[in-house]
Amino acid sequence: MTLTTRSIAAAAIAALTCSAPALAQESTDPIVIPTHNWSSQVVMSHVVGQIFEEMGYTVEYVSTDSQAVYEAVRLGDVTLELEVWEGAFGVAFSEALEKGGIVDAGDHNAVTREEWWYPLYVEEVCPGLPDYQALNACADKFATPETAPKGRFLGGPVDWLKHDQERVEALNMDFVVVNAGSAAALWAELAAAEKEGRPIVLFNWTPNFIEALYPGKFVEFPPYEEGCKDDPAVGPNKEMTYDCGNPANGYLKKAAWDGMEEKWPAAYAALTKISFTNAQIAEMAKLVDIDEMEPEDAAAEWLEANEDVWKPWIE
Ligand code: TMO
Repeated sequence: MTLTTRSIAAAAIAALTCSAPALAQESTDPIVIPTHNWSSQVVMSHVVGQIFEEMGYTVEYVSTDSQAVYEAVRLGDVTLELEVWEGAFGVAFSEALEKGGIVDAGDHNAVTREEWWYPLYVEEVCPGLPDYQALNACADKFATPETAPKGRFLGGPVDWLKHDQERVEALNMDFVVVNAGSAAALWAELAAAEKEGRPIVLFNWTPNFIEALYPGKFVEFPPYEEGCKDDPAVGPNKEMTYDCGNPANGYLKKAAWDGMEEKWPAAYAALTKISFTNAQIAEMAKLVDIDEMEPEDAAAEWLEANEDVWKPWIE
């Protein structure tokens, strides 16, 4: 960054915060935003990054493992995290909170679910769905040469740490868990199965672009309860953990390095106000996964179409 852009940035921030002492506190170091391996998170990261740039900050993006990121935020190696999904990252986030160095920067106005999911036509071959026991009763319908006679469950990339194998064992299900290498691989397999009308059960979540494209349902496992992941006594199997589904009404939070507020006060203030809805998050994913835009272009388009949503966050 040149000196001129630096002073423009400082002036922009001064105008925003309206006070000289606040100006002195704002660092010109880049705000580092981690990106992961699903589209809404990448687009949202660019949306927020571009908002920060509009405020005069410099922003850097770094592709980061979605579990390891909580340690990276805690240490200040990255500045924040924009999509803390309760189902996949609740445990890592809580552990990091306990260690210190990371703060809860508030919730999005969104309800999330991450779960085994099937396209609606599967109900024709598996009566009793979406109950997991009904799914298990027709496990062989999902068999492939590599899993037969058991059914194949297509899980997400391993860093989402869904513990599907543990769940299959704890609930005594006739399924083999196969992890997809990427989110794109999940959608490619879903598209191929749908074209042939072939049964498939795979990991999916909401908000996502999928609901706009394919009718389908989440499988209903024994409901999530606090303790199910680490206390065998919780859940129907008294000897094993992970004998439950993911939270059906999960949170979606933002998190920040605890030094962010002091180093970039106006950006931190904006971060605490930023809140996206299910529909907005699904739209961000759609711009990439259906419209095939690059994440930074998708973010720019989203910002242009939604000024009334985000401008108040930086006023
Ligand atoms: C973390 N994810 C939204 C992919 O389930």
